[in-house]
Amino acid sequence: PLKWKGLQFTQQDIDPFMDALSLKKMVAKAALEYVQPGTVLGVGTGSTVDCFIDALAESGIQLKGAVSSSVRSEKKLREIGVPIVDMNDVESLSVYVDGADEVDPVNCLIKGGGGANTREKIVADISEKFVCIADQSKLVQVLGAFPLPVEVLPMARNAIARKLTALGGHVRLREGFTTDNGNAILDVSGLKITDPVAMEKVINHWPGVVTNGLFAIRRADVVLIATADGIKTL
Ligand code: ABF
Repeated sequence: PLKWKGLQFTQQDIDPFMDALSLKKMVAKAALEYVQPGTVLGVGTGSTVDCFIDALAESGIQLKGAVSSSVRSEKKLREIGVPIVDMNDVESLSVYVDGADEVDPVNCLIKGGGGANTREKIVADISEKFVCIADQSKLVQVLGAFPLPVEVLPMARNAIARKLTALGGHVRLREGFTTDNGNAILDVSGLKITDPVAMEKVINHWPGVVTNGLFAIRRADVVLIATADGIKTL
């Protein structure tokens, strides 16, 4: 069995033919190493985070509570007995665990494929340590192959779409989707994001943009990547 920071993975965990779900389960389990019992934990959204919540339940770790970035994760956390804490009632979180859609070599991320990027950004901002969990398919040299999600107020949808097009992107409205905050998402493909900090700032300054899915200004502190050879830490 592979040992990594006190955790043990079975042979099945590191099978080279393992499927995406097994990789997500493996990285979810590895993230438990960062969870401090008795604290309020920041918990993100997505299928990798779903695996993390399952791993948390199996671990028996007792938390004081969790601040979550989505209604979906809140429901799942309640189901396993973790109290949901209003973010207004905490000053900071020592750890925030969340997934990503893309990860670059310096821990900048694209997030928001699930449409929760605004709440994720808020929770990441008050966290001392942002632990990003992902499988190897999320690693890229330059961000942008995954369409960048931009949450916009409904009235600004077309105005922002025109600005994003002028940046060189191909913009699509996420049809039939409303965020937990009642807004729309524009997905922008075709961007080669060589300076993620600059692009995050530019898009955020346009009136009508709530947030964009670039996590570069406040990027991940630790990225755990599940590979067929085990977990790698970036
Ligand atoms: C969230 O879930 C997101 O910001 C990202 O969009 C997504 C990743 O989902 P998955 O784990 O299902 O790939 O963390």
